[in-house]
Amino acid sequence: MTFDIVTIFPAMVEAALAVGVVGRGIERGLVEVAVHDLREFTTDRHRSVDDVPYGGGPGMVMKPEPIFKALDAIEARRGRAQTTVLLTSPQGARFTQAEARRLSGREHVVLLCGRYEGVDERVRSRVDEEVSIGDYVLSGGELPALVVLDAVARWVPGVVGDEQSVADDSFSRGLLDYPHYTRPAEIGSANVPEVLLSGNHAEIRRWRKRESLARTLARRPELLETAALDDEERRLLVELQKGKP
Ligand code: JD8
Repeated sequence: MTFDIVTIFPAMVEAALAVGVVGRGIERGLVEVAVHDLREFTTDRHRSVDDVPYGGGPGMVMKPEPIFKALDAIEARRGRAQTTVLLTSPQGARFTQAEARRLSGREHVVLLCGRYEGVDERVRSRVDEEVSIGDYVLSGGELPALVVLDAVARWVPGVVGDEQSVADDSFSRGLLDYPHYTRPAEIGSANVPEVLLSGNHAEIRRWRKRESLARTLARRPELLETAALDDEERRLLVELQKGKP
């Protein structure tokens, strides 16, 4: 799978791509990412990527021509690949785990990162999808683009070592994760739950399901409306809702 990221801060994006699960996926050739400096697609002496807003008001707006030139160059280079152009913006539809999975089926995704007050509205004629990562104000589209890339790349086969764990991750299943412990078994008076030391794998699985459900019920009850629960999970949930341990 191939990503092209268009930004005025290529160093910020490149730094994030050098490390971690996605960094390794790139090293191993499972994911290809090209970062494009938008200023390389300007033609004026000052390499301007922004200009004053028509109609007046505060702030600056991203000029359309450098973005069009960048998209033309990317589309020419990638040829016939099925391309999806994504714009990250506060006005976008909420980006979810389901969306990440869906996008991982595309050959080629272009991520456009805005800054300032955002992009000239005419840029949207070249955009297939506009997404927002959440209801808080960021200074630009680079962090959202990195969030989208990370969440999508995890679905590319081989990027996460264990395939099953991607599908088991909390928002794939629609439940929050269960508590994790590692050595030592005792630290001060804080002990690891006995069941995890028991070696009884059926009991451990059941305990983890119950903990996942209890946490989801306490912290994100709305997730339970759409979570795909198996028979055992439905029984455990009913018990928890009755206020049992
Ligand atoms: C792209 C410019 C900053 C936005 C004036 C603050 C996404 N969930 C999200 N929050 N913020 C963004 C985001 C913010 C951006 C740009 C994405 C480009 N800004 C602007 C409008 C108001 N400043 C985002 N995805």
